[in-house]
Amino acid sequence: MASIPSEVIKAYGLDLQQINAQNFGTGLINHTWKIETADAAFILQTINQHVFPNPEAIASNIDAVGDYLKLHKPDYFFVRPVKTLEGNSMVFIDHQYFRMFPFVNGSHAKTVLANANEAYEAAKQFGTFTKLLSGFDSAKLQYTLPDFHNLTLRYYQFEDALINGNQTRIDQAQTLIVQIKKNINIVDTYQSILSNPAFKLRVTHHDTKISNVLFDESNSGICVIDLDTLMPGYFISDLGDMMRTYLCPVSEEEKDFSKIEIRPSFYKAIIEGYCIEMGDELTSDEKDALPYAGVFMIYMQALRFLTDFLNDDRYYGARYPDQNFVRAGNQMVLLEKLQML
Ligand code: GN1
Ligand code: MG
Repeated sequence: MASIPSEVIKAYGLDLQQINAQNFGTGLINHTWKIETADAAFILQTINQHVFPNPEAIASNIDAVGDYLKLHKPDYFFVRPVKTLEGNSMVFIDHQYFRMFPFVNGSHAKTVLANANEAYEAAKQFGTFTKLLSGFDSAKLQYTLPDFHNLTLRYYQFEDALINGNQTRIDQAQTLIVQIKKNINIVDTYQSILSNPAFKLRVTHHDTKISNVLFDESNSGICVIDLDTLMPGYFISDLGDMMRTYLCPVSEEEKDFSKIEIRPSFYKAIIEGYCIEMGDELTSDEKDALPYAGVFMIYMQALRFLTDFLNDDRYYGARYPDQNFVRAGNQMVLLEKLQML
């Protein structure tokens, strides 16, 4: 277990000898612990500065949105970072940023969905979040990851990897490369969205996987968590990543592609849960793009995995040599299945 510097604990007025700390969750990008004292529980997290070069931007976004919700939507349950004794939202020690959140009692997070109702609950939570913030000017948010869901740029990065990447890997990935190129119309659609004023930039979560929703004991959604990628964005990012990660019974890690399928009842549940909140917010052009959302996100993820594979895994890393190649192939099969729906 990575160790927690005692100064971090001290900054929050706690004593390392008096707490119980355990690794928590499955996140790869940030390290997370659950901290228990005699009478309270917290989540402590580092921020990966390789991925997020500007942790101050994350803290500033959470503060801005938290202040707005407190003032305008006081009934919404929003998990804010605990302040240090000095009143800061983060601690910087040993070249590393740490932040702490209260642990939400009675809550649990899921790593996989057991049924379509959980997809509905999660989609409703992400929809609620964006809807409650419709009066908040998203331009006030800082871009914690510039161009994160810029599909055009992701495509350019892929083309660049075809020229400058690892030639052995480029040869190995020929079939996938051809398949990716064949689907370039998905980038064209994205471009047309960018130039269409009916598509609004909203407060967007940008990481709507199921483990970023807290559920209560009866499996109702409580709230969304992990606001590191909170930025202005289009609804297709949030809706699309739910489709990408909830529709299929197996994950992006699955090597047996014959297990990849789309569950129509989950598709319906995601749209219903999201639209019960966002239905009145979306313009008619945006509603027409509901099915595009999943296509957009799955294609972008395939591009990102494949590009990283061609670039020797420098962004995601890899637990085994072909991991990003497998994940790219997995996502292209998922895309095909969704396009056939
Ligand atoms: C990364 O590590 P995780 O699962 O939170 C990535 C997402 C990708 C995902 C794919 C900041 O998220 O965009 O969809 O991997 N996050 C970042 O596995 O790049
Ligand atoms: Mg995340």
